[in-house]
Amino acid sequence: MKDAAPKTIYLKDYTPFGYVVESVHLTFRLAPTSTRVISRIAFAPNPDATDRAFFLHGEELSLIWAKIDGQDVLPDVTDDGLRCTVPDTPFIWEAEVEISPQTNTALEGLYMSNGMYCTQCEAEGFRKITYYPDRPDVMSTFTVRIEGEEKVKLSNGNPVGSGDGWAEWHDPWPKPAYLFALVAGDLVNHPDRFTTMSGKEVELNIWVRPGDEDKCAFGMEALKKSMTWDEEVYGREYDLDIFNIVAVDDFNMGAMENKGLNVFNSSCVLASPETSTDMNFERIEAIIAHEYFHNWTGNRITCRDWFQLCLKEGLTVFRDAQFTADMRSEPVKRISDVIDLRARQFPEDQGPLSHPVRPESFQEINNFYTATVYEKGAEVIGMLKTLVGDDAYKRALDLYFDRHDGQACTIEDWLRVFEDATGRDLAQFKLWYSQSGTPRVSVSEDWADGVYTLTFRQHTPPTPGQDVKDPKVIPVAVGLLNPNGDEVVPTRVLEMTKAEQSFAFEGLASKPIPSILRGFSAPIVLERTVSREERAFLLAHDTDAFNRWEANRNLARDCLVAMIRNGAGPDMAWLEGLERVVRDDTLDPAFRALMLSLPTQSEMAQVLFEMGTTPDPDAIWQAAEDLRGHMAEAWQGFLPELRASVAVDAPYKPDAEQSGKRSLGSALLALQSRLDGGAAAQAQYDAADDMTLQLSALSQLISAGQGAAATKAFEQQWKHDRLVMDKWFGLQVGMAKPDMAVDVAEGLVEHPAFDMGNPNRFRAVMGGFAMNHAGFHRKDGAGYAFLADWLIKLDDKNPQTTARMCSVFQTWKRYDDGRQALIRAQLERIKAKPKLSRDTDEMVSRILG
Ligand code: 0A1
Ligand code: ZN
Repeated sequence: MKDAAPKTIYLKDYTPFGYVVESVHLTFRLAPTSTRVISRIAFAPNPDATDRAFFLHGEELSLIWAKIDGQDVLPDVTDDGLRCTVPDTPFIWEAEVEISPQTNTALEGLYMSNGMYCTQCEAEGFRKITYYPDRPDVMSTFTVRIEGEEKVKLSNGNPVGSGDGWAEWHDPWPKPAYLFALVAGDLVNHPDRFTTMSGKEVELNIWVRPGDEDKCAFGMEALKKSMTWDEEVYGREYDLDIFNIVAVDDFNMGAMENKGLNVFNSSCVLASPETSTDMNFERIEAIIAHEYFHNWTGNRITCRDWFQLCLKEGLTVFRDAQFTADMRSEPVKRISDVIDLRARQFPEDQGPLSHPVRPESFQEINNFYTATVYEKGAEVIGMLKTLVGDDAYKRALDLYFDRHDGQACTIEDWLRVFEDATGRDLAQFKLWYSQSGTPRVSVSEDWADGVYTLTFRQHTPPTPGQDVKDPKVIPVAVGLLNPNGDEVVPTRVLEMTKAEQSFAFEGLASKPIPSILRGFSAPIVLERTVSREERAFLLAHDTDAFNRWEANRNLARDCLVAMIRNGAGPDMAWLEGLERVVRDDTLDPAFRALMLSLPTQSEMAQVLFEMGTTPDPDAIWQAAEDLRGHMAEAWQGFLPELRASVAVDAPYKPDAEQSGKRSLGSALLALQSRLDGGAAAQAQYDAADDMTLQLSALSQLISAGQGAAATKAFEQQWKHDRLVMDKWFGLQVGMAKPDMAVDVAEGLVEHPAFDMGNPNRFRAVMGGFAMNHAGFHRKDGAGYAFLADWLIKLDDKNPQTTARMCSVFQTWKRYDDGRQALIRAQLERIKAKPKLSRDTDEMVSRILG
């Protein structure tokens, strides 16, 4: 079915399914290469539909038999499903199919990971389990019987019975098939309990492979915090007697919100101080929250069709970001999210893969689990909240849960609750869902007679399929400072709705210094020529933490651009301003660490490209190296002392306070290592008893060219731990000198522990390599060829992970003609592979344009 001519699906073609499903009963007889799935499904004609064609999705299934109301039937079976003549009254469909979990390397449907059975059904994986209307608007209750010798057998909902070799589960909440899950294996659990706000007792479990029990405590605490937070902030209570989380080693994504049975990539749930970094802990807390929050935003209220994916994902990302901000630091979370948005979403939205937050067509829906749908989708909700205000946001959300509980909804439904709760017309706002591309907003200022005027102009460049854009509603948060650095106009949200618009501030004694787009109030590019002095002023005085960081970021970008383009030396005035911030111990160390992080090389490539300079990856790498060298030299007098002052002298905790200190310490160590040949890093490596310190030391040793011994020692120490070894693989290729990166990557794929079938390991090496900007973009194209070789190899086994990884080529048009030709040749080579998957085919075709 995948090598047939690609078929495009359109949002405008939506029609409801001709039947409703009243109940589903499934029996699984588990066997690695011959699992039997027996289904009994009650169908009835759907009064809201006109088309009564009876088509059930099904892929890679062997149909054994099928019956309608107890009578054998012979359906017309094709590669993608079956058709059958059915009664025009309610009827019972029964079928038995055989599937082979053991040989399912795509990790979609029912598959095996380390001897354990597990499922992944979003978006369209259920059709690899049995024949079914596999679409999110078909919702039903499920009863599941699992037969097998595995000690633990789990499915959605509540357990209703078990005995020798079998277990039965019933999920009372109607759900689409993509939320179905089954897990069976010899697992052990980390149990706990939670009492909900109405006093209901819930049993909680994290299920893991034996040996991983000691890595569950943090995830469990995160789960309980998430449950409490959703009750307190959104009034949402958990709705089953039990909530299970399972850790799986082979998983294409981070985690999955199956009703009552979340399945997690083990890297997103297992944690211990010895094996996980502070960043891992923070990410685990956020992902546990994200999947848990889906119970309401995704499961109780789901999507009508996959075009509405942002309905659940944008909202759930927004909610998990609020949660992290509440648990940790709001400005630090915001700055980190904007760094991430610019690193992942902006390139997508400004390149050949650009698509609206709600796409209008796709070939393979798996290719649309993107930064645009997730992260820009969350930004759109943030803007909506900014525009309507906190109280109205709360009222709208209450109405959303009230009105749509149990339904499969659309973005129209979502916006209507805001319109009804506020009386506002959101027609123009809706453009954020339909128009792709990153708006660019330029600003000019005017000062006369005590009136300060800001004039904004918005423009969104053309994107694939969308040449002309209408002006959008853009909330621009602005504050004004006077020349002494006092805030004279506190943050105010200017609502831009036209292509060009002015806003006046009256009654000011002197010309103010504006702080524009505070908190990054909209996902746009602000184009404004600002003097170095003004940026330095904001770096020193802005009361908005985000814009203070932003001023610094812009100074860093400008400095690097001047070094790259004109061979200039570093901007010493900026470094002095930055030094004051970095040494200011009244500021949060995590914030100071963010101030020290330089723009990535890929970000600089984009900056140069936008300025009309073709980026040279080697020159960008060299400039970043030089700048770090200058910083180290200029600051050598205080680096060791400052680093000592933020050293944590207490038992390890992954909380915001300690991790902020370690993060600043690590940024300082990176500079120190440029002066001492790696001595301080070696000392930290030798003394480290947590992974954060150990890994940051190893990384500095490698970049100082002193990493050989520590790299070996690390491998010896951790070869038994697959998640730690992923870090080991990724770090070596990520930190390699550009001219060595291809060789390092070629060496790593020969390592006995390299396993292309495991997505985490594949991503560690290939993703780490692509992150090595100058190494990947080696002038002779060896990096492109290496990656293409591996994408071609993986495509037969795992199309989803292959297709996602293709996006490392999405920025190819930034580079010189030589590199473009080399990349094009590799993309065409991938495209020409026999039996290329639909997933990869769509990605490569779109990137080629
Ligand atoms: N809904 C999940 C993400 C997810 C999507 C697709 C998957 O398989 C193709 C797996 C997980 C989430 O947002 O966490
Ligand atoms: Zn999600």
